Amino acid sequence: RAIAEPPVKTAPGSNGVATSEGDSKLKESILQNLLNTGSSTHIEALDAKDVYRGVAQSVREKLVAAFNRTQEYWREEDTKFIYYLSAEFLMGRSLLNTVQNLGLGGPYGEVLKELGVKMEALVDAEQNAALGNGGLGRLAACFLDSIATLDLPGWGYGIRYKYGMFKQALKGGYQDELPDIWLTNGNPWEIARPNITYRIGFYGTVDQFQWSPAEEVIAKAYDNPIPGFQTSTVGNLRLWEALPLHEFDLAAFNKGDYVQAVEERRKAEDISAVLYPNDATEYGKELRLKQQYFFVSASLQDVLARFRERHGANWPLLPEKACFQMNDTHPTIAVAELMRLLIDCEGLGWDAAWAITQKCLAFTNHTVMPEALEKWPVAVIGKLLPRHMEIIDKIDTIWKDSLKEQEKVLGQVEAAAKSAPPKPPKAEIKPKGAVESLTDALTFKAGEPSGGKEEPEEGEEEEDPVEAALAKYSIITENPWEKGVKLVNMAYLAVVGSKAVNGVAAIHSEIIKDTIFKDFYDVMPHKFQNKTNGVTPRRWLAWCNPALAALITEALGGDEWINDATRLSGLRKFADDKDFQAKWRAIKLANKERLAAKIKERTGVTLPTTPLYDIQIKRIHEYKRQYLNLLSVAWRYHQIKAATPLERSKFVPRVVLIGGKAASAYYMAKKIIRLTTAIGETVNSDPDVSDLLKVVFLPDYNVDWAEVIIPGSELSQHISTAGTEASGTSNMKFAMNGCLIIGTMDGANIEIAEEVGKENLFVFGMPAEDVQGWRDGKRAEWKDYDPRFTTALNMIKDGVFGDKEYFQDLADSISDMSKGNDWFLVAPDFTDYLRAQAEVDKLYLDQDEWTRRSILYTAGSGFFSSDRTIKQYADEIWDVKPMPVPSS
Ligand code: 6GP
Repeated sequence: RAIAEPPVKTAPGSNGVATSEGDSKLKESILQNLLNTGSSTHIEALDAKDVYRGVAQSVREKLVAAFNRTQEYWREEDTKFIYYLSAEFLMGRSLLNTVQNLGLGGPYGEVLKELGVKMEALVDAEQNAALGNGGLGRLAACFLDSIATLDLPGWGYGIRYKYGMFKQALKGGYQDELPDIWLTNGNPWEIARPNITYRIGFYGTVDQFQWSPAEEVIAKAYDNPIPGFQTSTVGNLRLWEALPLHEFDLAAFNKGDYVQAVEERRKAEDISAVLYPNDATEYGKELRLKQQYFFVSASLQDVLARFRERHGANWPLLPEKACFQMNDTHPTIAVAELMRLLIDCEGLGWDAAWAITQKCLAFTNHTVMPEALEKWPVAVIGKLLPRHMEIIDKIDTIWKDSLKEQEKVLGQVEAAAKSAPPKPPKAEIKPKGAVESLTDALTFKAGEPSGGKEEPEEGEEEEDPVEAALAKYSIITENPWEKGVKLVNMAYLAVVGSKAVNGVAAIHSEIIKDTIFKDFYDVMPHKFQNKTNGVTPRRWLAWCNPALAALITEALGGDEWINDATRLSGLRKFADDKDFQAKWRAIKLANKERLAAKIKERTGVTLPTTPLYDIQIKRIHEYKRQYLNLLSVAWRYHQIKAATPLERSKFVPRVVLIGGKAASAYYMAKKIIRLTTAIGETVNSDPDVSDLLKVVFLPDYNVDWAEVIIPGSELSQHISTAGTEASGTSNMKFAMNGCLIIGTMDGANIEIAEEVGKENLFVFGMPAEDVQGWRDGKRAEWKDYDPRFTTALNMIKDGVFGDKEYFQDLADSISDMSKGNDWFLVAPDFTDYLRAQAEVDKLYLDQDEWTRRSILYTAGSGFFSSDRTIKQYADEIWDVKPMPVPSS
């Protein structure tokens, strides 16, 4: 991964950040920085970590200079900003991306060569900034890259977790979770802001609308400059660290109470200590709500303070200066906090504050998994944030009152009033494994009989018919499974408090209108939008696949595609060109070799590079159906074993790679990991199989791994049950890198099929519109188990891969649909999946056609650049305009 290779504009000064200083000056700066970081200037005496620090410091100087210019300019212009509020930012490593985005790839490459240092070694010396769990967090990181690249005034706001996403190791084939200690060696990409601090309160009482918190902490800012590409714009990610109001209790210390002396510090620091190791299960933890409120309050106070400095109390102007995008439900307490700040701290009346709030906020939903739609008990919010609970209560009341005036609702209310006795609100259908509480989450077994089986008890008291008709619009709802417990539905609060609500792929945005937000869509259709996700073509093609990027640039006659990915469509005309295909294939092979080497280094497994490289990397979840993949692998193994030597010679050799983390409390997901490693142990050591099939679990899947895996893959699997994966974004990265997709018509696969040509994907499975019908009806009498499915499942049950007892309930969970198992429909989709897999094998034998399709994937991936997504957000929701810094 030599950094001189990629097709970037390397001419000094080409983007306003690249320096015009010669190599000698750059070298001097690196050496000086090595000295400043306390290392020797004798390069040969340094290890990669030292050199990394020196080089990073030298890059940082340039980055920070451009950052200051950008921020000062934006402040002077008093332009409108987008603030992206997110509990997660999965940034990955920064060195290579910063050097390349700043256009410094050439100069740094030259100097490092002269110093005899390999960029690759430096890149690997950097810690991953893993402040996110999965798709949602990585999307936020891609968005920041595009916001800066498009010169849009915008900041991300989040938490500076001391420990990010846990590190995953394998212990005897099982997931082992280790803390991610990423800040130990310092972080050269952040700027501490000791002067930017806010007080954040918790608990306490409310008297006459005045909140007196019983506990307070300090939020301290750290800025992380975000370089745009080919621009001098450098954006910002501001992260908050929690600190105590009082450092140290000297009196307690002097009395010998050493624990008490640091108690306040420890309690405060807990708030920004750990990223919740969870992506789809709700943890009913007060600390999580504390985290959410902590970063939201700090961020809003920060924006309001800057506004006040400039515009005093002219609050109606705020929506013209600031838009807050709430990334899923985690920041949605912002609705109540903005109201509180405007009313209690700035003295506005309710209506004025509400008008401003609704114009400033927007909300993105990222999942329809019910267990991830946060619902906080009223009692928990009431205790931690008593004033906010009052505000939410009032928002709910006023909102429902306003509905009574809507004609549509009026009809329902009148009808309800006539029909007595009133019916209780319809219970949600709760899928198996849905999590309702922390206790549930900690014993999360998706295969268990559903809590949803329990019907909510009929209300004994007579309900007001009007209230009953309005219940479905209620932000505060009764927990249908726990009588008397009231919950705040955070997504509903966000929908009511926002000017726009969007899903993240075309199908997903339709689904949310039909399901989770149906009633809200009915009464305010104008709020609902779609913003199909995207990924940055810088990190996910140009920088991670330099050889392919160079070939693309050569073919297209320039590198403009890096910030105008639609130009990739120009590759279509090369799809049938045999010479071009040969070059394309050679690059893929080299990338497979690079991947195989990395796998060897990280797992010790040696892999051949001629087989088809088949990859599934994502969080481990039943809805993503790694299980389906594994069952087909078991079937393949069975076939190879049963074949004669002659028949064996006809098998298309495959390397199956699966990677991803299981939420620490997710029982079934952990079993899926163990099943992968168990199959690998059996298959990889079976001499009958030799190189026909290899199965490897890739431990600790993260951003830097993905940057090597994706370029080296040929087939990628996106096989969720239709209607469950909101979008998926790795499918876009694979497509950009010319990797073919086997997938269901779910999430962004559908739009990828439109752009690339559906005939070029291996599409299979039940369509989303049939899934609910299946679950509700057909499953009860379905008996058509494919005998190949039964064979594969029995192999697991019979202990062919060992650990028989351990896999029992995993196998049971998909065993007998009529008993209500197999919520994600593995069995009914299996036959069609094998058909699609057989097509994959067949096509791989025709390398010309395979390569042709591969080129068409890259050519069709332009739409999935996050630059496109961000332009749409900026135009259709944020109303934020580009503001490039003029060259001086
Ligand atoms: C994920 C969705 O599962 C994935 O389909 C989507 O591509 C990604 O968000 C970005 O939009 N959701 C999450 O990671 C999550 O935590 C609450 O949702």
